[in-house]
Amino acid sequence: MSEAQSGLNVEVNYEDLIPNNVDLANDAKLKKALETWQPKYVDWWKQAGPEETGNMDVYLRTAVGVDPKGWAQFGHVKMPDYRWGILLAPKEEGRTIGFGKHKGEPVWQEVPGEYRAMLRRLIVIQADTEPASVEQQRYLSKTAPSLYDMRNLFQINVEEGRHLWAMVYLLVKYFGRDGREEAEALLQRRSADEDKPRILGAFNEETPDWLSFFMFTYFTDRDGKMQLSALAESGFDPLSRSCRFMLTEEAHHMFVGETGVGRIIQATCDAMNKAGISDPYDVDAIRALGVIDLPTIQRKINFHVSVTSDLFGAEISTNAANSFVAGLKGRFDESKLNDDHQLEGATYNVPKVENGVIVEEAAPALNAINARLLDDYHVDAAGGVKRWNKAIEKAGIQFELTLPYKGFNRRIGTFADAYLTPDGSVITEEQWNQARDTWLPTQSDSDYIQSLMVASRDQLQPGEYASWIAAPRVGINGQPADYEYVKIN
Ligand code: BYC
Repeated sequence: MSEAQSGLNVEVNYEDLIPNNVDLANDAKLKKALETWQPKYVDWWKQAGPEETGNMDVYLRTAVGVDPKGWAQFGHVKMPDYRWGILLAPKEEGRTIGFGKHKGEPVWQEVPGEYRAMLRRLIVIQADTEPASVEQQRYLSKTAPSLYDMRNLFQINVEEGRHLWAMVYLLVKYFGRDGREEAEALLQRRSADEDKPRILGAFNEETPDWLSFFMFTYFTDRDGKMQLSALAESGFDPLSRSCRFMLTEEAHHMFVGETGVGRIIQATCDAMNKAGISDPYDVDAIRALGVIDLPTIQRKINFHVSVTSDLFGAEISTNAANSFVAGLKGRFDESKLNDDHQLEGATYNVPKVENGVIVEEAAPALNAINARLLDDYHVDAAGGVKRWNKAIEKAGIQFELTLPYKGFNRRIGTFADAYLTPDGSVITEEQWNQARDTWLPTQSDSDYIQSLMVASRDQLQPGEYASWIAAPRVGINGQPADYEYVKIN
């Protein structure tokens, strides 16, 4: 019996074409299937991944083990040569299914036949978001505000690529021919493509500038955190172990988003103070300083939160109930919740619009799984906003950023047909049309942000930062802010 079969953790083997801790060397069929997919993946990376970057040496971390301490190794690498590996969190001996109708039974090591289609759909949707985000960010390096930021972008891109590998491993190993076909299709779809778009709405939006990138990594990667946490509870153990390891990488992506937005806010506050501008709404004067005004940052928050809230699906969903009952997808922190984890007869309050006001209605908790995850998401997303506000307050500027109400500007679910203000009051369509431009980014906001995105990639020097963003407080892996994070060559 190999170590992997016995449940012990196999060291990651970097001699192989595909680094892994799943004992690929002893599974000839799987190895062949993945080695057939690998060159197609590299072709996809070259076509749709970071543009014209093949010759750069990038200071990246590569996972070399799944041990909570020391799993990352840093060094300059060329991205097409990055070692995308298949890494699962260690197996927990004796793990049992934690929720749903199979609660207490041993977790599945193979796909339970009756749930095959449901499980495949969840894995495919999760997988599809990973390459989508890389495609969305393809052109950003041209306008990077610094080598440090460019490096962080590439780190996120290679790890999203690895997350695609993680899901493709599951599809190819456990779903036979269907799985191989899905793995091919994941390389065929493209973000915002008219004929073959990515599956979920937010992954077909543009990420045309760095403020959008930081908002995306703070708010949309956080949907990734919530969904991966729910899938990490899965009774299908290989999925759970894959997601648990992906979550360790996801934390850095949200860090990049939070500190990125924070540094933009810092540059704005510093420039306002230096110029003696105290009114945050004196937009023309603030923009003349080459920084992004706080009201525009608020409109960007409103946009990204609402598009991301749609990713949770409809608040009331039988799909979500079915995958919970089946034991495939749990709630956020399922194992820490103090209830029966079966929810028969339990209720959960879900809001809806009735006679021009929002009312809460007790719905069967099983049907309200998505509503609950969305609520957990909004609580989780509030932390960074609080820290951004602290920086604004410390700078002595009278302005407070807020998270919009969860029903604001929604396309999916209970609020899809309603018109709501960011603080959650119901209004008419006419009122919405009048006020929309004060709540959501306008063309002129986008044009202004775009005007700051200067294509200076080839001239960037270590330690240089664009006017609209402050230098980071700490570098990556203990390196200074003026370290040569990317060697452009
Ligand atoms: N856009 O019952 P419903 C990440 C579809 S992000 C388009 O309301 P359900 C990452 C839905 O597919 C995390 N379509 O919702 C972040 C269904 O279609 P079918 C990604 C949508 O099924 C940054 C129909 O509407 N992972 O990792 O309960 C960078 C009715 O669905 C949308 C996951 O999402 C939408 N926004 O829940 C990189 C986890 N919303 O099947 C990576 C896996 C819904 O009837 N996915 N629809 O044709 C899921 O758990 C669920 O599929 C969803 C939807 C939560 C997405």
